[in-house]
This record gives sequence, structure tokens and C-alpha cells, in this order.
Amino acid sequence: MTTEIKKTNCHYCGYLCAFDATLEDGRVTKLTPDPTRYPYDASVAQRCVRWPLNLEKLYDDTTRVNYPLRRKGERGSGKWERISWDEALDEIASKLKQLVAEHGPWTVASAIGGPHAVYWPLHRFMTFIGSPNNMGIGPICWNPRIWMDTMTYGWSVECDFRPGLTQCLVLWGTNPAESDNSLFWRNIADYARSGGNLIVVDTRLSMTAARASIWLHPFPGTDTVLAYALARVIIEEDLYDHEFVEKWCYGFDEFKTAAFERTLEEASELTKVSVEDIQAAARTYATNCPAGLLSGRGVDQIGPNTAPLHRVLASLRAITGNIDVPGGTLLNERPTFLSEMELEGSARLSQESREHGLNEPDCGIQSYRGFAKADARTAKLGRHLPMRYLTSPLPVRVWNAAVTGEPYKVSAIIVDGANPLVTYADTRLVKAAFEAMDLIVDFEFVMTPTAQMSDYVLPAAAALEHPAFQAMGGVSDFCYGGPAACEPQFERREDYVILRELALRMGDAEENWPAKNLTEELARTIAPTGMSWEAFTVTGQCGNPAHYYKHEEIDPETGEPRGFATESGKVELANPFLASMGAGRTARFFPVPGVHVDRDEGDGCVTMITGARKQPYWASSYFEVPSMRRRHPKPTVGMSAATAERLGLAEGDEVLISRQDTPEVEIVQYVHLENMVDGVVSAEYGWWYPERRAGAPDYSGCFESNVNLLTRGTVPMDPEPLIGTWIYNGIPCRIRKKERE
Ligand SMILES: Nc1nc2c(c(=O)[nH]1)N[C@H]1C(S)=C(S)[C@@H](COP(=O)(O)OP(=O)(O)OC[C@H]3O[C@@H](n4cnc5c(=O)[nH]c(N)nc54)[C@H](O)[C@@H]3O)O[C@H]1N2
Ligand SMILES: Nc1nc2c(c(=O)[nH]1)N[C@H]1C(S)=C(S)[C@@H](COP(=O)(O)OP(=O)(O)OC[C@H]3O[C@@H](n4cnc5c(=O)[nH]c(N)nc54)[C@H](O)[C@@H]3O)O[C@H]1N2
Ligand code: SF4
Ligand SMILES: [Mo]
Repeated sequence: MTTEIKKTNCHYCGYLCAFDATLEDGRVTKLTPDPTRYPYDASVAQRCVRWPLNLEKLYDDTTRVNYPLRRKGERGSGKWERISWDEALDEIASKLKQLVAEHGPWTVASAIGGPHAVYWPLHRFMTFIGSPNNMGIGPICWNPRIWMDTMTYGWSVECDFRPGLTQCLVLWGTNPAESDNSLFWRNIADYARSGGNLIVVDTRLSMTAARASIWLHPFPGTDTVLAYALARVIIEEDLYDHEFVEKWCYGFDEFKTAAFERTLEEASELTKVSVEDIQAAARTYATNCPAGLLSGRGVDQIGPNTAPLHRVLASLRAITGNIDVPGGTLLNERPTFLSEMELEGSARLSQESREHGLNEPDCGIQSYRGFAKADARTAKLGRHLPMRYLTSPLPVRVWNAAVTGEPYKVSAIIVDGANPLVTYADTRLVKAAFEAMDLIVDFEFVMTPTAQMSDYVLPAAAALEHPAFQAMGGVSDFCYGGPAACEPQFERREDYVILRELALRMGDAEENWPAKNLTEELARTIAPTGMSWEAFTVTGQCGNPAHYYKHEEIDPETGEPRGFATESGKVELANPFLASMGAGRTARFFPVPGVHVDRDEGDGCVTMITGARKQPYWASSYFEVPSMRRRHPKPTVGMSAATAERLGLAEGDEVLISRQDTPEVEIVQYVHLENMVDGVVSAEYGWWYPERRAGAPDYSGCFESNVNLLTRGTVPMDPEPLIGTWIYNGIPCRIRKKERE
């Protein structure tokens, strides 16, 4: 027997922990955490329940998709035939060509999901076809932060939390204790344990908030009001950084006026956070520098208030003098490896295709027109944001185009690393759109409800079978990862390889896909840094060490300080650029009807938030794994004891939840009492039941507990249509006990 040890990475969450794989006669038999490479932490490896999946799933011939499959019979029949790769790729290529010839390239859409797959191959494929419609969940995950930080500072930032240096940390709408099983969270937990100032802003007393020295618990979606209230205290009590504001901030007086629009009492009334707590948090944050401030998914999903909140958070960092200081906020550098723009081949997309993007012309910056203007701005520092994520159309527009044919027919979709039937808003609309399409192709590991509705399901290579690569969205000069431990098993293929072969079959030039597989492609990606792939696999990381105060560096060409890549060269607390894109010069709070105004609090009425992360699942993934289901067998809806009492409910009760505007659509979850704002409930997302019958009409129980039956895309557009974020947090619902039959 030959035994070999190979470096590799886990891929069962976006964190990509480093492991050593033991191979016996070429078969992976053991994994051991690798302390020599980033990212490694003994406690992470010890506590994570997912990494044993690497071995279970690698050789799994029951729950994994292992061969190309073609639908047999009606769509959703649940019947499949195994076909060869050549048959699958030839047929898909010819159908795509036919649909493009009939309706134009924009008829093909794509759908991506959370941060697990490498998505640029799909985007490069879409560029080649000439389709502007790369759909994604970016507008409710990540894009709002990238966009608003860039609009305010000229580029994106990172929370520079450093144990021993950071004096205060604010976590806003993020719960790393459960969502981020990483060293980052372990460091925060240690910091909090040793008495560090930790301010957590969360509607629920999350596991993170439970460690906080100050917990602010806003009513869903009122965060902009709360952030302005903090700014008001900081300015009123003269706790702001005068020097930084005078030298490096534009529009302070306008920002001040906006912050003073409401009294603290009015803010307290709206947010349900006490004046004392607002004051305590503001004082702690402003007087303990350096201070980090990180926001998360909870506040990426508050619809019209998402972009405004992120503008105010960006301003808070600035007025407290925490920009580009060690231990506070790091202003990112552009990548020295190939950028997302280059990898996506975005420049190849024609003007005509861009004009057909479904977000044109009315979606502020999250559109090709908006992107071009924003890009001209960052280009001043030689920087380009990743185009394809930040122009992805609102899913609701893609689904509507499929159903109605307006403004044109979307007839085909390629799904890569996503499960839209469960994770995208408005499940019934997603289903109707799928039903109306002529071609659905899904690259998958398992037969998700989306795969079950597809025409072709192609077996994607997963962890250990392909190299791992995390480039932080391509907006910073840091990437990490490592090699595959073995070749893809069965007939699985890397997403990159599938898309390359499809593109070549459809007539794309080989020079656009110079690498034959993902390993070669990643080697090409990091080559500009001078690092070889072999060297990268030893250290597991690439990029340059962080440096600070970059705005003060003297530009040798002009002899002036470098400043910020904005119109004024300063941090823009009032923003003329956003004003030119249809927003206010300063951020405003937009009350949502039924939530912030005219809220019904009678007869089972509540405000719902969704998707608070929990272990062991990841979005809609791992529900087919028996050990996970035993750990967490039922979907739960959290609420305070007072709310439960008002509703006549108790722990464990089976309940039906509906939207107030569509009472006929109900989902089933189970009551769980937790400490959170009264009148609010927190429903789990991602639920389907893989053990139930596949195919129509129920698609493995996808319409039973799936909370996205109760969410909707953004129609009509937000009052300030900058990104077009929709609402997952803050939905007027009704909840009632399910009567036993
Ligand atoms: N109501 C509500 N809805 C939400 C959210 C919420 O909080 N509330 N959160 C939203 C957010 S932030 C996100 S990111 C999305 C997540 O939504 P999705 O990304 O759609 O959800 P996942 O379950 O992670 O689906 C990923 C699928 O891709 C497959 N997969 C994983 N890696 C790869 C790969 O490398 N290649 C291929 N081909 N397939 C792969 C997995 O088997 C899985 O079925 O959900 C969004 N939806
Ligand atoms: N276990 C697990 N880990 C995951 C994932 C998973 O599905 N499972 N998904 C991954 C993905 S795709 C993402 S994007 C990240 C997300 O990771 P995080 O950004 O940390 O998101 P959450 O852990 O959901 O924490 C968001 C918090 O916001 C709170 N919240 C909800 N509404 C509001 C509001 O209106 N205001 C405020 N202030 N707070 C609110 C919720 O109570 C919740 O505790 O996690 C990743 N990690
Ligand atoms: S934290 Fe994520 S990457 Fe690390 S071992 Fe667990 S599932 Fe794998
Ligand atoms: Mo996400």
C-alpha cells in the first residue's frame, strides 16, 4: 500500500480551513487540521461539526449527483437518465444557441448563491454569450457594504479587529458566533471575556450579543435611525475627531443636520432602544479608539433602509477617526493578483448587451449604467470593482421577464452553486418562472428542489476534488486557499471545466479559456504577484501586508496627499455622486408601511425577520445529512416569552406563519422562546425535506417550511433605488397555532 500526505482545504463553509489529507493507494482516508497554513485554529477544527462531511461526501454514491443527468418525461417528473458528458454538453450548447438566435443573448440568465463556489467562470461564460443577466443574491448579501463603503471612501474597507490593539468593537446585524466558525470569532470571544468593549446591535440576544458589554436591540429595519442617534450623541457631546473631520471629511454640517433631525427620544420611540443605551454605546464607541465596526447580513436585508444605514455606518467610522488606522478600519488595497474584472472578461460585454440588463435604466448604481459612473470614480486610483456581481439584476425582474416576456423573454437559466427555489425571495414566483423557461441547467452536488425542476443536472466537483480559493470578493489584496487532494470522483467535474467546455463548444476562442482546469487557472490568477502555484500551496496565502494612513501618503506625481477616490478627495458624509444617482445627499430613513407605520399588533400579528444563522446548516445545505438533522430536527421560529404569551403560544408549539397580505400561503415552523424584541419573530430559512418524494408537486417538501414563500422581491423600486435590496428582515406577518387534526 502507498501512503501519501497532501495539503488541501475543507470546503463545507466559506472559511476553507487548511487540512492534511492522508491518501492510501490514492484514496483519501483521513483528514487532519494543518497548523502550518492559514486558516487554522485548533478550536475551530474541534468545534466544527461539518468537516467530517469531506470524507463522507467524497465517495458518496447515494446522495451526491455523480453523473450528468437528463430529465425524462415532464419537467418535475422526478425521472432522470444518465447520459455522457458529450451528450449533455452538445445538447445544452445547441439549445442555448437556438434560444440566443431566437430571443437575443439576454434571454439566458444565470443564478449564483452564497460564498462557496468560484463564480468567475460562470460570469466569463455569460460575458462570452453576451448576456448581462448574471443573477445573484449580492444585493442582499455583501453588495450593500461594498457599494456604500466605496461610495463614501472611494474603496471598500475591512474591520481591522486586532486583539490587544482594538479598544472597542461594534458588530451590527452580524452574529459571528454562529455564522462564522472562524478564528475571527474565537478572538472576539476571548476579547469579550477579558472585558473588551463589545457593542452588539441585534434584534435578538444572539450568541454574539450574549457576550456583549452593550446590547442594542433595534426593532427590525430601524437601524438608520439608531445609527443617526449615535452620531447625534457623538457630535452633541463633542466626542468626534475634529482633526480628521476638518482635514478629511466633506459635508459634515449636512451630516450633522441629518443626524439632528430626530431627538434621542424620537429615535428611541422608533427603534425601541432606550436613550440611556444609545448614549452609553455612542460614548463607548467614540472614546475608545481604535474601534472596529462591522456590519452583516441582518442589515443587508432591510430593503429601502439598507443603503441608507450603510452610509451612516461609513460616516460613523469616519467622524470617530477610525479610517485606515490599525485596530480600527483598514482601507483595502486593490488585488495585485488578477482582478475579478479580468477573470470575468467583463470588458468583452458589448454596449448593446449592457443596455439590455434588466436593472437598466432605473436601478441606481447596481446596473451597467450606474457601474460605469462608479467605476470612473474608483479608476482615479487605478481600481475597478468586480463588475458582474455589482451589476447583477434583481431576481424579481428576471423571474417576471420569464413569466411575462416583458421587457423580453428570459427563456434559459444556468444555476451554479445555488438553490433559488429555497433561498431566493418569493418561492412561488421562482417556481412559476422555472415553469415558463425552456431550459434549466443546474450544476450541483445534491438533488435540491431546484435541481429537481431542472432539465439537466451536471455533477459538480466539491471539496478535496478541486483546489480552494478565497479572494474576498476581489476587492482586497489578499487571497488564500490550497490544492485538491485528489481528482474528481465518479464523473464529477470542476465548474470551471464544465463552463470552459460549454463555451468552446459554442464557439468561444480557446485564448479566452487558456487554463485547462481550475488549478491552472488559479496559478494564472496569482502569477502577477510573482508567486507560483507550488509556493502558494505551501503557505496557503498571497498578497501584501496591510499598511495604513494611505490617504496621507504623498503622491509622487502631484506632490499632494493621495486622499480618497471620491469627487472631493475626502470621505463623503454628504454625497454629491449618490445625489446624482437619485439618492439624497445624506441618508434618510424610509418607514416601511405595516412595519414602521400603520403596524397591526392585534390578532396574531407580528413582524418577522428570517434566516438568522445557526449551526449545523448552511442556507439550504446539509438537510440530507442524518447527523445534522438529528442535531437540529425542526425549523424553529423564535420569539420572546411576552410575545408568545400574547399569541397564546408555548415552546415547541407547531405554528402556521403567513404574510398579512397573503393569508392563504402558510408555512409550518415550531415555537422557540428566546430573548428578543417583543412583537418580532425570527423564522429559520433554508428548510426542505430531502427524505420526502422528489419532483412535482412538492419537490421534497419545499413548500412546507420554506420561509421564502413569505418573502418578496422589490416591486416597485425602493424610494432611493441605489441597489434595489429587498426585505428578508421586517415583514408584517400573522402567526397561529396549528390545530391537531
Ligand atoms: N429568507 C431568507 N432568504 C435568504 C437569506 C436569509 O437570511 N433569509 N440569506 C440569503 C443569503 S445571504 C444567501 S448567501 C443565500 C444563499 O443561498 P444559496 O447559495 O442558494 O444556498 P445554499 O444552500 O448555500 O446553496 C448552494 C447550493 O450549491 C451547491 N454548491 C455548493 N458549492 C458548490 C460549488 O462549488 N459548485 C456547485 N456547482 N455547487 C455548489 C450546494 O450543494 C447547494 O445546494 O440565501 C439568501 N436567502
Ligand atoms: N451556520 C451557518 N453559517 C453561515 C451561513 C449559514 O447559512 N449557516 N450563511 C453564510 C452566509 S451566506 C452569510 S451572508 C453569513 C451571514 O452572517 P452574519 O452576517 O453574521 O448573519 P447572521 O448570523 O444571520 O446574523 C445576523 C443577525 O442580524 C439580526 N437581525 C435581523 N434583522 C435585523 C435588523 O433589522 N437589525 C439588526 N440590527 N439586526 C437584525 C439577526 O437576529 C441575526 O442575529 O453567514 C454565513 N455563515
Ligand atoms: S469551519 Fe468551515 S471550512 Fe472550517 S472545517 Fe468547518 S466547515 Fe470546514
Ligand atoms: Mo450570504
